[in-house]
Amino acid sequence: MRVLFIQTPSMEGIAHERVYPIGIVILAGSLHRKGYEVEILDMNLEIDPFGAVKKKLLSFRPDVVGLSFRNIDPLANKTSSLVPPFLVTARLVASIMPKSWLIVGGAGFSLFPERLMREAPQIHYGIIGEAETPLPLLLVSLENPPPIKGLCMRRGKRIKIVVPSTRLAMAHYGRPIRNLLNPSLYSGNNDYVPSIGIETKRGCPFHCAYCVYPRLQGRRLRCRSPRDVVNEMESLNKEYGIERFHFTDPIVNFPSDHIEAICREILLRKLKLKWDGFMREDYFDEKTAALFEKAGCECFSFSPDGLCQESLDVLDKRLSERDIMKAAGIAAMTDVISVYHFMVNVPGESKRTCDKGLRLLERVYDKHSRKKNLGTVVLNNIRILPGTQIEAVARASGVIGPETDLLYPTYYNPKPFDAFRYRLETLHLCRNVFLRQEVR
Ligand code: B12
Repeated sequence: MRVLFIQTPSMEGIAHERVYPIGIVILAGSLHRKGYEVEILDMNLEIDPFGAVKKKLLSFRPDVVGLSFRNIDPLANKTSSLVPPFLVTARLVASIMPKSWLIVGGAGFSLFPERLMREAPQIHYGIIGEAETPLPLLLVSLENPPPIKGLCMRRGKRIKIVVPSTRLAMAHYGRPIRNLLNPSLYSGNNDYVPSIGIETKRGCPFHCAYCVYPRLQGRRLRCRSPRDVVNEMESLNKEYGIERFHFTDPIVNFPSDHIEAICREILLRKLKLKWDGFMREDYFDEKTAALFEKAGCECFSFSPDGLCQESLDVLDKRLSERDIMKAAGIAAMTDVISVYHFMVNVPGESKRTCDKGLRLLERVYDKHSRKKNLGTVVLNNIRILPGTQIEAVARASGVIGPETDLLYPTYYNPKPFDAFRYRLETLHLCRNVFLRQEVR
């Protein structure tokens, strides 16, 4: 059986930062090991993405097409949507290969499964969440599948959904077979983020009010063996010359002993690799920061999100302003770049919280001013996603109503602080410019 995986457009254009589509490479690898004939097309690499789909369909003539829909929209306060190119891809596949089965998955699909199945009647099946176990089960039962974990199927006009799996044991993690999609195609393009992702674990036990990670991967932490993680990095380095990696975990420095073991393994093998990932401030201390730096960490990505204690509490971050400043102080003493992500105009924003937020941002800049090691500060409004605490707050307070279509970009940004972001951005840009130009 021939299976073609297609990564549908994840960003607005070819020039954007590229992300190697690790999800479909893992799935293609597991099917390849079972004897399926598999190919992969990433539309994000193509100047003419729809033309490339047509060409690949006609040359490979797949029995099954698996569409991976990763990003619903580009976030970052943008109002453009990636739903239209996804829907058009589904239509194109169905019209060129009307006899092929069309199956959909990916993070974007998993957030709006029923809605997307209705928008695209061409889709035969969807799989919510991780698909290593469900997909092979579906492929051997396409005519009449049993209730496979995460399966979305049509029953007349209804869409039937089976509860997804968040249980894949990492001892059975099927490493992506990278030669199914050459990682070198992703080299030399990105300025900010390493294009090659490595999973060290799945799952997130935290409760951040806006976040869908626990829904996508479950709350239970499932860690890969540190040796297996480093084996993967080492072989990518040897085979493809890859030197920079992004750890895709929701939080890379929790549990601490796991990432520490990975670092020690990197050091033991004397690998000269660079990596980054998202870190929580309350698990970040002098000792781990020094170990991370020694083991090749090139960027501490922090996402404290709240700019003051009230905001941290409303976002259910379970962090304090003190945690943020302490971590900033430690990070600022290293030679590693730090990046901070904050959310602006969160529920409960007031003149007082805005002032506190401006002051906190100043203090973060102050910490980094000596070594000039602050990469950037990212300031966003919250994208309201279904099933989150923020959705409930937004509904209860009338920020969104029954008619609001969350499938398309919807941000939590009510008046009167809807322009607060620009004040913060002015401060951020000003401090950045003055820091780099060495003007006081
Ligand atoms: C790591 C990560 C990043 C890293 C990627 C670095 C790298 N080199 O890989 C960085 C920080 C760069 C990043 C950037 C962005 N990201 Co991001 N990212 C993630 C994160 C945390 C993990 C993704 C991952 O690799 N998972 C591991 C792989 C193995 O899982 P997977 O791809 O989901 O695949 C599994 C299943 O989905 C399924 N599956 C996948 N495809 C298919 C296809 C079929 C047919 C089937 C059956 C199943 C299936 O099976 C796979 C194996 O189990 C997710 C959140 C999450 N926990 O999922 C957000 C997430 C995917 N990102 C998201 C977004 C929006 C973005 C950005 C647009 C944000 C921005 N403005 O910068 C950019 C887009 C970048 C791009 N070019 O695509 C959103 C997408 C949903 C949404 N809200 O639209 C998520 C869910 C986070 C969120 N905020 O909600 N991201």
